[in-house]
Amino acid sequence: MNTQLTTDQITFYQENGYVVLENFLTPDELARWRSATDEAVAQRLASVDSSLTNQSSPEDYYAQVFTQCLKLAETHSGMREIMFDPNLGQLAATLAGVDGIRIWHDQALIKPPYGNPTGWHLDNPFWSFTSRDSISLWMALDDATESNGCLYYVPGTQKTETRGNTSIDKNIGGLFKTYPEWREIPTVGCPCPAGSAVFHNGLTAHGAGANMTNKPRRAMTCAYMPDGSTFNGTRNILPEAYFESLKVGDLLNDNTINPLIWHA
Ligand SMILES: O=C(O)CCC(=O)C(=O)O
Ligand SMILES: [Fe+2]
Repeated sequence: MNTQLTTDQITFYQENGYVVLENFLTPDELARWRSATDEAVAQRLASVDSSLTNQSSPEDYYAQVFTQCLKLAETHSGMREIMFDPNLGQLAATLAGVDGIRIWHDQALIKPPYGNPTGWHLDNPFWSFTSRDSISLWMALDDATESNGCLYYVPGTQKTETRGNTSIDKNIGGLFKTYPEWREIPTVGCPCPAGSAVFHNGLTAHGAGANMTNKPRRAMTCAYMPDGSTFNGTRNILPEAYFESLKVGDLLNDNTINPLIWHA
């Protein structure tokens, strides 16, 4: 894993709200990420509890955007080892400019052959904490291309986001009704080879194209919460009993739910 960041990469991330680190994993590491993801996803889809997948009605439009499997580190030990790596935490924290980082949730996002596009959206407004410094890792497990659904960004929007927005519209441009001023900014596609790591701020507008190919576009992702973040009243993926125990403003510092993977 090439976790050495250049000053230019950090500056690019802070200006644009995303950065692509090409060929981040070695071939052996990529093989390990792929097999852990494939196995953990297969186990999850076969399990009776479908609350952490979006595949209860597989023919629905959103089920055909991607197969989404959340919190695989909780059920797969190989995935836990991958996700709890402090080097990944340090990298995310360095880009985000924070001194400690917790896992919000990991998730596999497998865009199926002929899969629907991922509508433009923001991530952080969906979550149970509000931060200008949340960050996600999106690891390409297949070459991500403009044909199979690579990511696209509206650069710099993490700085001008002020109105939230918690929908992913079926019309992929729905976000721009809330942020008409962002229509002026050219979008940037991020094709990258398998084993590349893409990071984005949870307030950077992003989406992905349709998969026009006959092969899946696999990605393994992890959303991170800066240490010290507090509860904002939204449940999102918090377990019910924990959610019921929280008051707005409480620190989200339970290490079983949001593991602290790195601190300065
Ligand atoms: O993989 C995709 O299509 C979308 C990814 C995304 O929205 C994310 O990682 O936050
Ligand atoms: Fe997203």
